Amino acid sequence: MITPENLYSGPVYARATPPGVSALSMIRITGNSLKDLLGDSIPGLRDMAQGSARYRHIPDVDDVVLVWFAAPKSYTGEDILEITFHGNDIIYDLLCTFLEKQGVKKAHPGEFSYRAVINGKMSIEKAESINDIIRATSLDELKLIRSSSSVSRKLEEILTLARTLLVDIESGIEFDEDGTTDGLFGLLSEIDFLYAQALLSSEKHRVPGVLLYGPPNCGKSTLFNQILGYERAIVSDIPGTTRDYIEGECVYRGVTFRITDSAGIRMSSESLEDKGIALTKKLFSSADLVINGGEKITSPKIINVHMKSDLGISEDSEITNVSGLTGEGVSDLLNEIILKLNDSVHNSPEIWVTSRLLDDISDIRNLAESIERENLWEVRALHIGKLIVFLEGLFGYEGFDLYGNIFSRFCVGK
Ligand SMILES: Nc1nc2c(ncn2[C@@H]2O[C@H](COP(=O)(O)OP(=O)(O)O)[C@@H](O)[C@H]2O)c(=O)[nH]1
Ligand SMILES: [Mg+2]
Repeated sequence: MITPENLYSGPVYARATPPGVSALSMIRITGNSLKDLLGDSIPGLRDMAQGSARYRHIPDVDDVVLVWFAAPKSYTGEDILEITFHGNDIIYDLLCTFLEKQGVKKAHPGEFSYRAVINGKMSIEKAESINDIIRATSLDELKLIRSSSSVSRKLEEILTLARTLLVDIESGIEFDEDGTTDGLFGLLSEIDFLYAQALLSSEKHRVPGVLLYGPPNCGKSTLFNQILGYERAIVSDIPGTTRDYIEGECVYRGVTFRITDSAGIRMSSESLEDKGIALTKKLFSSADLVINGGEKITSPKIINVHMKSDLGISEDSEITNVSGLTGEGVSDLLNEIILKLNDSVHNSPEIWVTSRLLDDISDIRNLAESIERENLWEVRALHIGKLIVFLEGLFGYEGFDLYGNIFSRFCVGK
């Protein structure tokens, strides 16, 4: 985390791609005068023009592709050098050692965007929305973040309403009681609205859970692997082998969901399996959606399936035939999952609230409730003052001039 104590203005690097084996991987370096710093050790760097790319060899590291952005025309506003190398963590380690020897430090999370903000390349709001874009878990969420209006603008509106109201109360005699009541109502309803938006945003961001449910041996683990597309669960002929549960994350047609392979529901004297069964009941109630391979259960959150459909199918139109072994029916099942998950989250927020602000907004709502509970305007004014201080804290304002505000709202000549 970037803190005032560890602020560092020298050159830093960060891996821009995830670790592990891949075709290519990329490191970015940001800093001032990078050509002076690295020009001797990276052949050809000095001659690179703005936005150009070069295929080069860094001795004892790798054959790499360099991309050069000169300050101030870069993401951070400083010089940026991107180094694309073969996606191997050993090469990454070599590159880290190579850079650190030349005084380039590892960046803190968010440090590139932080530098972009302090160098005036983007607003803090924009930086946050980039962070949200990276973390979006569905196409829906992604579209929302890109199109929704700004939460800071809404907070600023609320701050203005609160200041106006405080001024109205403090200068009481000049204003009629009705106007002040309207102002209070306006402030409280804006806060309620923002709070509702924050809850909707966090609900949108939550990854829904899908549980595979049914008796041992019905084919859950096999289907689980088929859905995830790779082997993760233990698949076995002995009933009740999957004693614990196992989870995987799946992205299908722009929707992320978590899929859980449960221990099964067969009764057994074995205590370990009993534990598994108790756990399955818990998983069942907390799941957003249940894929049931056992006896048909009618419920909006259940998709009834007939497993092992390669051995024979169910004629029941309310039952989906699926085979984990051959994969037949799996895409139909996935489509059904997505349809049901989309149904259960139909409300979309108008304002995208980053999860960082959720706590702050619920504090604001608590303050609003204490304003609402009061009957005396004098006491209300105290709570409104607290709300203003809190909002100003969020924006990093200095204290505001109450008198200046009162008089600026008076007519000229009064
Ligand atoms: N023919 C057929 N056999 C399957 C299918 N799915 C699982 N099996 C077999 O049924 C047995 C139990 O499967 P498993 O996935 O472990 O079931 P679980 O106990 O519900 O997790 C294994 O021998 C699997 O090979 C399927 O779709 N078709
Ligand atoms: Mg299993």
